[in-house]
Amino acid sequence: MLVDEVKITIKAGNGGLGAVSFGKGPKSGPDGGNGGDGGNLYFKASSDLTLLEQFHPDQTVSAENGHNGGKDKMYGKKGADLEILVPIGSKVTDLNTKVVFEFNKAGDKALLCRGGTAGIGNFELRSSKITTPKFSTPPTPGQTREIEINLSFIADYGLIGLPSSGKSSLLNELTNAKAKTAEYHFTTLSPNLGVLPNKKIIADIPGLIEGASRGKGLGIKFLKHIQKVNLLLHCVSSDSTNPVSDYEIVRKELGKFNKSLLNKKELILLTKSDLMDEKGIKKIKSKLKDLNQEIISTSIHDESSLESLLKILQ
Ligand SMILES: Nc1nc2c(ncn2[C@@H]2O[C@H](COP(=O)(O)OP(=O)(O)OP(=O)(O)O)[C@@H](O)[C@H]2O)c(=O)[nH]1
Ligand SMILES: [Mg+2]
Repeated sequence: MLVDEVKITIKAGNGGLGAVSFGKGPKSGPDGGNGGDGGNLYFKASSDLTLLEQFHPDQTVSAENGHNGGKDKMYGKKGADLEILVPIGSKVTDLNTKVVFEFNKAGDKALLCRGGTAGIGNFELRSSKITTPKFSTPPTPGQTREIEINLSFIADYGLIGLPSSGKSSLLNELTNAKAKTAEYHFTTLSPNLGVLPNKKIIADIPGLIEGASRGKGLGIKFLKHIQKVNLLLHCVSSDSTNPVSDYEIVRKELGKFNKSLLNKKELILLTKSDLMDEKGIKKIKSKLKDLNQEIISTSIHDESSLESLLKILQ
């Protein structure tokens, strides 16, 4: 189980001041406009696992304050709402009230701090009793919470492989994830999570290249997310010029992070098999066979290959 935690303060925007103002002419009365309400602060779950890294301990994150009202009945603008993305599996605890908010699937959203109410300007406060109010009502402050965010999840499967080997494409096909995919390297810059129909979790670990353990590219720090997986899904692209070397580069970096990763059960996915004819696939498989790992070919354009893989991931 991986646990990351951080303590921060969150705050909704304060309400803006209502204006106290009077028109210029002898007959003109109060014309102070209302302030704007403060922005609300929401939390929303996303499949990006590294989002907690955006916070620094003891930091305060605030939504925008409402703007003040003005003369000539000018209303203040509402403060903008703030939506903070946190990784799926995050649990937010209010350290004072002990109220807990959980974010278990992508898109889960909750209002954590309500924006303050705006002050009313003296124009709207006119009444039959007080025709020329010389005051406005005070705005209220935005809600504040001191919180602890805990991220804990257990990835059941880890997708690894060189850049562009088709990891994120497979994640999207097998799970509810919507990771970005593209033909260039390092499309994915931080690990993505996907949840299988059977609720098991796959983590897509990007950035493994030769020298990653020496800090090249994205480094190997993301491997901490798959230390406890039951099975590594090692993607090797079938259009590679040297699939065996692709495989070995990644294994070397795994071992440098932690030797125990090398003892994990592993399945080689010979990806993009639609780009190769059967003879070509056989040839690559026979080259990879010496590695003594189980190999299956997959393609995002071949439904039956995805179904076979899903069966293995039961
Ligand atoms: N023809 C074919 N193309 C594929 C297949 N899987 C992925 N691709 C393409 O290969 C390219 C790389 O795929 P990604 O899923 O982004 O690869 P990745 O391993 O996540 O790459 P990084 O995020 O850069 O590490 C994209 O242009 C995909 O459309 C497949 O089964 N067949
Ligand atoms: Mg990717």
